[in-house]
Amino acid sequence: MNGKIALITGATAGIGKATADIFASHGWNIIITGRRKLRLDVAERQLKEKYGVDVLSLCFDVRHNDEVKKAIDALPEKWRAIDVLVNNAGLAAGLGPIQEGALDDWERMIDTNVKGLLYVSRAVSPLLIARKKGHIINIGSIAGKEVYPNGNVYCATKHAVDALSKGMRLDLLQHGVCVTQIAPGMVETEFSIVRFKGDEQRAKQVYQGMQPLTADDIAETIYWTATRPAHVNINDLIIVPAAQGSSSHVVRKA
Ligand code: NDP
Ligand code: 8X3
Repeated sequence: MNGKIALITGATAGIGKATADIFASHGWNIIITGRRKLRLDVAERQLKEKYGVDVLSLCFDVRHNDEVKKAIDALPEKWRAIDVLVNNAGLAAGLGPIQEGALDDWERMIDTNVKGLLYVSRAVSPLLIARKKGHIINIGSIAGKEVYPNGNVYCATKHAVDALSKGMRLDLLQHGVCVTQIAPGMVETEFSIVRFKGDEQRAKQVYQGMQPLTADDIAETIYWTATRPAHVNINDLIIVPAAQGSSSHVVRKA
């Protein structure tokens, strides 16, 4: 154990789950969050058993500031010394033209990807500032760097994460807190299953004929970013599969 603490939002699946695993494997104590309590309980037990680290799981919905604030304010003293916050919880809901957009989907994405990230950052950043050090790693997307057909609102939320990462970096600089954005391309997780509301066949087609990134690919990069020497900060990284040239340009084998 190295005594350091990483808080990872959205650690019940995909990139967040893999990130919790890699930090724990290097002896970090971990705070994992998500809405699915059962998954959190299982992950907490497994990480403790596998790596012998301390794990605290917090079940809350990042869309509700009262839940976020209550969970962070109630952190036991020893868990307040957070070194790294990974703002990972997020999702896409639907894929279609703006004129046919479902308002529920739009609100879900804006509330989770933008407001949720803000609520968590607002609650946690004073803890980092108090210790005059720390690192916030925001998981953006290639969709925050460019826009693809039918991606409208999801892309807008990730462009917001791009802007917020830059803004947070400026505001937190004088307090010794670093900010990194990691912007992945296609990663095969539960992301497309969530986007297509449980339609696993449609989700599979997204990655057909090409090799997507894995959650571990991104988790390794997050961990590397978090463990550079103290005088180094990685501002921004775009990571894509070798077969992906842009959001809408993917080479597929027949
Ligand atoms: P997954 O669907 O596999 O995981 C998403 C995680 O976010 C889950 O742990 C989920 O937990 C959590 N989450 C979602 N909504 C909420 C909420 N309202 N409150 C709390 N937690 C929530 O997707 P990924 O791992 O792929 O996605 C992780 C991040 O990476 C997202 O921000 C996504 O936009 C981004 N990303 C993903 C890419 C991809 O191709 N997969 C590419 C670029 C970026 P629970 O359901 O238990 O709440
Ligand atoms: C997820 C990747 O290309 O679906 O952020 O926007 S993409």
